[in-house]
Amino acid sequence: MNPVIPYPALLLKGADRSLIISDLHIGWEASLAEQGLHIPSQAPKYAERLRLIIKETDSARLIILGDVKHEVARVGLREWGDVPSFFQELLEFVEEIYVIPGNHDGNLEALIPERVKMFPVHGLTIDHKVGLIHGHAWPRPEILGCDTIILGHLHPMIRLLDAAGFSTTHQVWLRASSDGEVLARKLLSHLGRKLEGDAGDAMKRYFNVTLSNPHCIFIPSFNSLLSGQVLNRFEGGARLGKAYTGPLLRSNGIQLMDAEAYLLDGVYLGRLSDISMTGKFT
Ligand SMILES: [Mn+2]
Repeated sequence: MNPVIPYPALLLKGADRSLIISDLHIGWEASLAEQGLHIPSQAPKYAERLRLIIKETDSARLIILGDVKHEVARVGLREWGDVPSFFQELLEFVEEIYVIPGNHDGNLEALIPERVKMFPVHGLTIDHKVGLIHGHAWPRPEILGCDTIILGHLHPMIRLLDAAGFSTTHQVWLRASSDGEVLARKLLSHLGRKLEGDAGDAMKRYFNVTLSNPHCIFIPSFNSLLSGQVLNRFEGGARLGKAYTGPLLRSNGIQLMDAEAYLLDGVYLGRLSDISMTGKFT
């Protein structure tokens, strides 16, 4: 499993080479019109970028980890046209497309061609090793038995500020460790399962899942114009917008502040908790 530098895309090697991306937010540009910004849809540009990446990585499958479109519950006027033509274009150069819906994907079924496979919001696992989920909903229990969980939803960014007050904001990859026991406890209680003894035994008994302490990888959004969450907003630690975290992060079972942050070009920045806006990057 490797990030495809310098793109916000991950290549999952194996029998079927899958390219994983997240958070396209098709329709975002249209929503900016209210602020006086009139930008044409960037969807054709993203399709072209994906064509190049898929060719370069020889991927047989594209997996989109949610937030294909931008309007949360309804389908925006431009989305009716932009989303179907985006998928039609992709299907010309990739054999299979999987979509795991995000919180912005209300009514997405109406817009995607039949050949695109939609999965439940609870995500899916590949070879029992990699769990895939957008991040706004609880995962299916099997995901807690994986070595790695790949998530979107956060749109992670860091902001660097220099002594003159100039700043830059960069999209980042995050790699965090987790405590499977904590995650499983919260999941079991969410599912209304009685917990006697440790959560690992209960996961085995109820779901035949061998609990793991998965590494969690948060993918930067594929839409490069999109806004994101600056995770080093305050010195000494970040503060997440509550609505934009999801149950896994809210369970406190993922050590997000200790996550390793990488720029899209692969440069390692350090751990999130060590990157302050006015710290070592000034
Ligand atoms: Mn999103």
